[in-house]
Amino acid sequence: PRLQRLLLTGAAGGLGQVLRTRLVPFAEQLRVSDIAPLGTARGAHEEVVHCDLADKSAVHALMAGCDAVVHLGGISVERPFEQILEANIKGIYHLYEAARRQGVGRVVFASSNHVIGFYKQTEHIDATALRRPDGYYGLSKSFGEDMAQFYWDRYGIETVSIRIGSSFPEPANRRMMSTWLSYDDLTRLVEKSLFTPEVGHTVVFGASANRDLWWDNRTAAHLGWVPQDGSEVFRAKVEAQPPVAAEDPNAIYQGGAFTAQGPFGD
Ligand code: NAI
Ligand code: 15L
Repeated sequence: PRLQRLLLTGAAGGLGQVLRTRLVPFAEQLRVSDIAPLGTARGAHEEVVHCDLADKSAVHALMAGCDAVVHLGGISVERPFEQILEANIKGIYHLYEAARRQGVGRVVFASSNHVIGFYKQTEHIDATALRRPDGYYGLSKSFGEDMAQFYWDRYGIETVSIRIGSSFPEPANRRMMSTWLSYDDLTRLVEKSLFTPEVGHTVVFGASANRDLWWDNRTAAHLGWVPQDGSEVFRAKVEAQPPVAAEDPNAIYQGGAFTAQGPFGD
């Protein structure tokens, strides 16, 4: 283990359940947190803390004694603004302010491809491209990246913002042939994000070595992350699905169907 205490937020979620196991070798103590049930601690190496990210004092207590945090917690799909505001926008503020107060020096932030979701699938971009969030969810991740940059510039707290594509066991549709990130590549990217010295605020696209990538990670080369997996092995299975209409947002935009969600109304 190279850290004393590592915090994992969103530990009850899809990726949280994966990383709850895979982060164990990286720290003496893994503190796992979520608003949802987490069960009991899985051993002496683990601490379980239930916490609502919208609760400022609870987040400050959550971060005490941690060297670093892998921040997955929050709403992970498009939802009405008020819900996103609590979990993601207030949540990321609470997290960084707690990092400053509690002396937590490194954040790995689960950003999303939905910060750039309105680029077309025919466009190729790198992390210097203007963000084009595709909804309130994408806006909250964009705000999170700005928060990360500010806390680096102002307070020297380092962050790697991982713009995760689609991290699931397999790509579920044609769009995900480009955006898929394997759990193994995710784990290696989180490891690089935790342990690479001097990352400042680095933005990296989280996609495996897929054939038809839209994203260029040249500005994150210092992480030394080279994805090992690729979606090609799933191509036949995915292409057995019915074709997607040319006017379907899933066939046009990098953010796919997220670009067409809402409006929600009241
Ligand atoms: P998920 O929705 O399965 O997990 C998110 C977790 O955050 C849940 O367990 C939920 O209970 C927790 N949470 C929600 N509101 C909370 C609050 N107010 N306080 C504390 N915890 C709260 O999502 P998943 O797929 O595991 O994603 C993890 C992170 O990675 C999320 O931040 C998501 O936005 C991001 N991401 C994931 C992608 C993917 O392909 N799985 C793609 C891009 C980004
Ligand atoms: C995300 O940001 C979501 O959290 C995830 O559930 C997927 O929808 C993913 O993006 C995607 O774009 O496939």
